[in-house]
Amino acid sequence: MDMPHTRSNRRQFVKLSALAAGAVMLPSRAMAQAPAAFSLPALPFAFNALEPHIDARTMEIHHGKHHAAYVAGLNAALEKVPELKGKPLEEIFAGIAAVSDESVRTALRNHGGGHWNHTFFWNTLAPTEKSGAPSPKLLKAIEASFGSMDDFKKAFNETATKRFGSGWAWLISANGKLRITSTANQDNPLMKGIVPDADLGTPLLGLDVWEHAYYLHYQNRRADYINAWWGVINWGEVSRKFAAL
Ligand code: MN3
Repeated sequence: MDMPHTRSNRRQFVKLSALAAGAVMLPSRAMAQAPAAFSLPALPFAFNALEPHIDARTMEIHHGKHHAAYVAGLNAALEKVPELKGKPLEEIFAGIAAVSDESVRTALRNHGGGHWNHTFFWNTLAPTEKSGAPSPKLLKAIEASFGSMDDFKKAFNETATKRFGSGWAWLISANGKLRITSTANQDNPLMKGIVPDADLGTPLLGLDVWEHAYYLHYQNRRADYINAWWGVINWGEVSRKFAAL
C-alpha cells in the first residue's frame, strides 16, 4: 500500500534546506532525515457516513483509538529494526519471519497487520448510496468461483461468523482463482511464512470481525453486523482491485 509520505518529506526537506541556507546552525541529526514513520490515514468518509449499518461512535473509536494504536505500535517496533524502517508494509511483512527478537516479530505482525488491515478496510467501505455493485468482470469471477452472488455471500458469512475470537474474513485472489479465507487477530493473506499457505493471496475484500468493530451497536450479534456490512461495501474499489490483479 502506498503511504503518501513523499510530498511531505520533500516539504520538510525544502524547509530544512531553507533554514540551512539562512545560516541557522542545525544539529547534524536534523540534516540526516530518518525515513518517515507511518501515520494514521484519514477516513475516506465522515464517521456517521455508514449509519445505520455501522454507527458513528464505533467508527470514531475504531479509527481514532484502535487503528491509531496499531500505527503507534508499528512505529515503536520499527525503531528496533532499522533495516525495515522506511519500507512499505508489504516488504515489512516479508521480512518479519527473519527478525530475531520474538517480541519485535510479534509487534510487527500485530501492529503492522493492524495498520494494513484497517487501511484496507476503510478503503473498501462506502456509504450505502455510493456502495454500487461488483463490475461485470468481478461478478462473473464470483459466479464462476462460488455459483452465484448469493452463494458467495452465504459462504463469506459462514466464514466470518465461524472465525473464533478476533480476526478477519477475506475474499482473496490466489493462483487466478477467488477464494474465501479467514485469519486470526491482525494476520492477513499477505503474510507469507506466518499464515498457512492456504490462506495466502491478494485481498480484494476484508471484514473485521473483532468485537471492537461492532460491539457498541450490535453487542454479541456478530451475524447482524455482518449482514449490515454488505450494505456499505465500496464495490467500485473492490472491482478496481480485481481489475488490477
Ligand atoms: Mn478493527
